[in-house]
Amino acid sequence: MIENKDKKEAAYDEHSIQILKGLEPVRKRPGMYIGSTGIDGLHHMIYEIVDNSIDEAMAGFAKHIIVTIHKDGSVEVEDDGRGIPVKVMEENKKSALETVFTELHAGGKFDNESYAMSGGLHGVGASVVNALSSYLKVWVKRDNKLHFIEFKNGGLPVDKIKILEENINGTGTKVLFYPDFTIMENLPFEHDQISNRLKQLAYLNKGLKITFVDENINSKDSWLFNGGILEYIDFLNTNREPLNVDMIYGEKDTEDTHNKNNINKVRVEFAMQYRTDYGISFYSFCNNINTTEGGTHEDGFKFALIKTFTNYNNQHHIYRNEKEDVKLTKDDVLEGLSAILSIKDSNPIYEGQTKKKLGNPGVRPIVSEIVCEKLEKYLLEHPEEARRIIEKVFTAAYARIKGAQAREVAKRKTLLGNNSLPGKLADCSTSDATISELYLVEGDSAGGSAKLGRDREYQAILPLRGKIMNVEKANREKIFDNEVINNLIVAIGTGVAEEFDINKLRYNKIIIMTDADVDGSHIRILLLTFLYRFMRPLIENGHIYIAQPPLYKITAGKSVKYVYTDAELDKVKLDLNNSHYSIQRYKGLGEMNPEQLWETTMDPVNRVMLRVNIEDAVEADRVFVLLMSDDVPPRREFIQENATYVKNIDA
Ligand code: 0RA
Repeated sequence: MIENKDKKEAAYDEHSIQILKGLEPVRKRPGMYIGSTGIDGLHHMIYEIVDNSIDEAMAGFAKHIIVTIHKDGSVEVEDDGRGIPVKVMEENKKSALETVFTELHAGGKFDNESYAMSGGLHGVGASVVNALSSYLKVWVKRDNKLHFIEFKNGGLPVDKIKILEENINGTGTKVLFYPDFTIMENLPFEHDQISNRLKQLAYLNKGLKITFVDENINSKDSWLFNGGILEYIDFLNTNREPLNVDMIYGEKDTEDTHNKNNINKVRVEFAMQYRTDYGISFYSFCNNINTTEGGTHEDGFKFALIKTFTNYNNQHHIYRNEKEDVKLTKDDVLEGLSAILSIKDSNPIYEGQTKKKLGNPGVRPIVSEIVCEKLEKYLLEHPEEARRIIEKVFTAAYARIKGAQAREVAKRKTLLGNNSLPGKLADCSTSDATISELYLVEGDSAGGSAKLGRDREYQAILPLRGKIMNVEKANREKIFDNEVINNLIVAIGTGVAEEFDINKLRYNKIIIMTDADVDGSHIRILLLTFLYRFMRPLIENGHIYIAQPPLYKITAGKSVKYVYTDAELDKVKLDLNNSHYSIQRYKGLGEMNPEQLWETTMDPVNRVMLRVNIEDAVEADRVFVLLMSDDVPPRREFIQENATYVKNIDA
């Protein structure tokens, strides 16, 4: 491979070959370094470079980061930090700049004073991105000079570091790269995903300005949040009613001395606000990465809430219950809470399947101490808010106890019948949960057609009648007293919340089938909200689908065609041009007979389904809140926004 290259383009001396060898593992196994070669991997390349600039911001130097997607598909990341060091280093006789971009595990470790601990690969990202780029250029402003270096074909230096200009002002670093599409899939960057992440980084790093320019759509957005995570909570709580207007907030810089040989710097920051509704919006981060599986920082936080509220109530006797011994659990103190817990750690240990769980044991007491201290102080200084919050969390505990009792009763009631499954469920004959499907069907009449039209071997039908509860606006006692919800829980089989067990799932696909009108979409959203709050792994593991019934039936002579979108209708009309045809618009599932319903919506050979897929829990959460909100304008927006979380697979 090396022999075939043009020698004028790059000097293939021993030095270059060394670099190629050094970066070879990245090009051989890109997935190991950036997760995937698909769209997520491409985005990851941007984030790796951005992370280095974020480190420079966290160290207190960079104030502004500008990310630009150019029309030609290259990406530029510029910061106004100190500039990557350019001096030649003793160890390898190379400039520090070249070393950062050509040696694995070499990034960010020049400066022991800084945290150097932004997410991803602990600063090794620069060389990884270089290895996966067909070209990468770096400009560094330092010591009143503009320095430049350029790499090609996966990390090969085109030349030594050069000085382009002298007597210049300012400092900073600019990286421009073009992904190598012989390794990466050639896909367009997804504007919204990048934009959401950059905005999130701005929330998590108060005072840092981030600008995102996307030349493809001529857009330029800037975010700067001097309030940081306090403003993040305001954003999460748009259209929600706070229970305590003043937020609870704390921050602390300290050291984790759990491991005597390796003392870590730790910075803790948290903000929280309770709301009058019941949804949970609690997100934890370590080094700007959303730790979706929790870990020691989350444990410390939840423990602090339970302990502080319990102590406060013991002293102030706000909630009393003579009949039950009501003890708070983690679920109780999270109900109706919006909170951000963001820690920065110079040596994080990640655990779990997806490495999204923080393992450092020393972090637990550090977080719980600062949260206990600030929360206790807040309660003492805000007695009215304290009373409302204490009542809220203990009422949640009581409702949880009552809800569990209601579920027990519902279970036993159905067990008394000859079949432990709900009477409305038309189950399938197979007990093989890897092939079975459960259709949740709006209304009894469509339910009837679905029962007649289905393949009863593997398709089960559960007609949904009556109003489905809005679980954002009800406590657990009410939720689990609801018949529709109980039928759903029993049919699916996994149980809910703390009791959820994916091994008990009775169907591989759970398919929501509602009319394509406003009522239908409302029912769909209510169902999705319930599944999201109480059976989230079903969504995360891709078990939830939305059926797409056709909008039109077009008959031309003897041929019949079903059409699923208005755009498709226009196309079919064009195709049929002069021939004679008739169009029937389906107003609801009920208008189709069993055969039509099978053919158009349930037969795996023809059907179109959307798989519900949550890419970013924080954003999904916000979408659900918008959907459920009583305000009409945000509700309109959601239909478009929600589509981001739904991907067409069976088309
Ligand atoms: C270590 C030391 C110094 C700067 C940086 C890292 C640095 C790295 C990156 C990566 C992107 N932007 C960056 N900006 C700065 C400088 C130490 C000094 O000047 O004393």
